[in-house]
Amino acid sequence: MNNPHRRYNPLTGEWVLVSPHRTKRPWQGREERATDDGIPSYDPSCYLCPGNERANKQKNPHYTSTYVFTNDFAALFPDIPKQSNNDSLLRFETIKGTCRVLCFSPRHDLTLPEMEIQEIIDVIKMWIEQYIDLGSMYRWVQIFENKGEIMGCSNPHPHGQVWAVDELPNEAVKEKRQQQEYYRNYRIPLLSAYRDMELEKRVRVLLENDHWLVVVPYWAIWPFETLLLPRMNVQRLSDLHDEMIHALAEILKRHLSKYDNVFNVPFPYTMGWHNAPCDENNYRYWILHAHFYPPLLRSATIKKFMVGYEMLSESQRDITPEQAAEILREESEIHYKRKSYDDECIRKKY
Ligand code: H2U
Ligand code: ZN
Repeated sequence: MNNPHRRYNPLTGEWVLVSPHRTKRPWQGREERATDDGIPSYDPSCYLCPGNERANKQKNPHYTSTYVFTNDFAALFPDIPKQSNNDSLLRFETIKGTCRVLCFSPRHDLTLPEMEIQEIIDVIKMWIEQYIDLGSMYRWVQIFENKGEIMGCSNPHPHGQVWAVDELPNEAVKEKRQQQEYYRNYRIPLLSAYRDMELEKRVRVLLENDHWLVVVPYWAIWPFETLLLPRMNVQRLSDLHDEMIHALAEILKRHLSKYDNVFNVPFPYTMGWHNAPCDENNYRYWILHAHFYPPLLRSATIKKFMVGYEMLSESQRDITPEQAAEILREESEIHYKRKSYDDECIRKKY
C-alpha cells in the first residue's frame, strides 16, 4: 500500500497514519560517528558505580553483578492513606507505589548488547525477582530502561528502573481492555494470533530463536519500534524457565546489537515489559511482551518528533514498518564495537 492510510493497533485500540509516499527512497543514508566514545569503566562521579555515594549520602556496595536500590527521588511512596473524590471536573485519587533503580552491571561503560550472555541472564533474573517481589504488593509492575541522552537519560552507566503501583495505569488499561475483548471474540489471545500470523507472513519478523521472536509491529509509530514476543503463551516474566531465560538473553544481545549497528552508536530507546497485572483475575488472554521505542529516524542525531498533527490528532510515520524491518533485518548481529575489535585483530595478524 503506497497511498496514505491508517493502521489499527489492536493492543491499544488507536490508529496510526502511514504516509509511505513521503519517503522517495526507503533509506536516505546515515551519519557515522567515531566508535570510541571514551567512557571509563569506572567513573568516580557516577551515582551508580560500585562504592560511590548517592544523592542521599548512602554508599553503593562494591557490587559485582547487578544491584537494586530504592530511587532516592521516587515519584511514588508505599505508605500514603487512600483518598479520592468523585468531582466531575477536579477528580483525583491517591496512589501507592514504589520506584527502584536497577543497575545492570558494575561496569560504567557497558551496554546490554556488549555484555556477555551470562551477564544478560543476571539482568533478566533481576527483572524476574523484582516482578515477583513487587507483584506481591502491587497490581502493576512496570520494568523499563530509558537509554540515551536523547531520551532524557544523562548517565551512561547501564541501568533500568521499576515502578510499581496499586492501580492500572493508562497503557495497562488499554492493553487489558483490548486483549480481553479480542479473546472474547476469537477465543485466542490477541498476541498469540498476531505472532502466528507474523511467523507465517515473515515480512516484519527480524529475529527469532526457539523461544522468542522480534517483529516491527504492523502498527508501529516510532521509525524502528519493535515488539518482542514469546513463542509460548506465557503471561509473566515469572513463568519463564531456564531455557527461555537463556534464549531471551541471546535474542536481546542480537537485537540490541542490530539497533546499535544502524547508526554505529548506542541506539537510544525506551524499552519495557508488559506483564499481566498482579491481581486475582484470570489473565489467560494476556501474553507477556516487551516494547522497544527508539526515537531516531535518519541519523544518530535526527530524532522523530511527535509534535503537531501527532500531538493534536494522531501518530504519523513515513517509512513503513515493512521498510524498517528490512533495514533492521539486514544489519549485522555482531556489535559494531566488537566488529572493529575483531577487524583490528585480523589486521594485526596479517
Ligand atoms: P534515569 O537516568 O534512567 O532517569 O535513572 C536514574 C534514576 O536514578 C533517576 O530516576 C535516580 C534518579 O531519580 N537517582 C537516585 O536514585 N539517586 C541518585 O543519587 C541520583 C539519581
Ligand atoms: Zn557508573
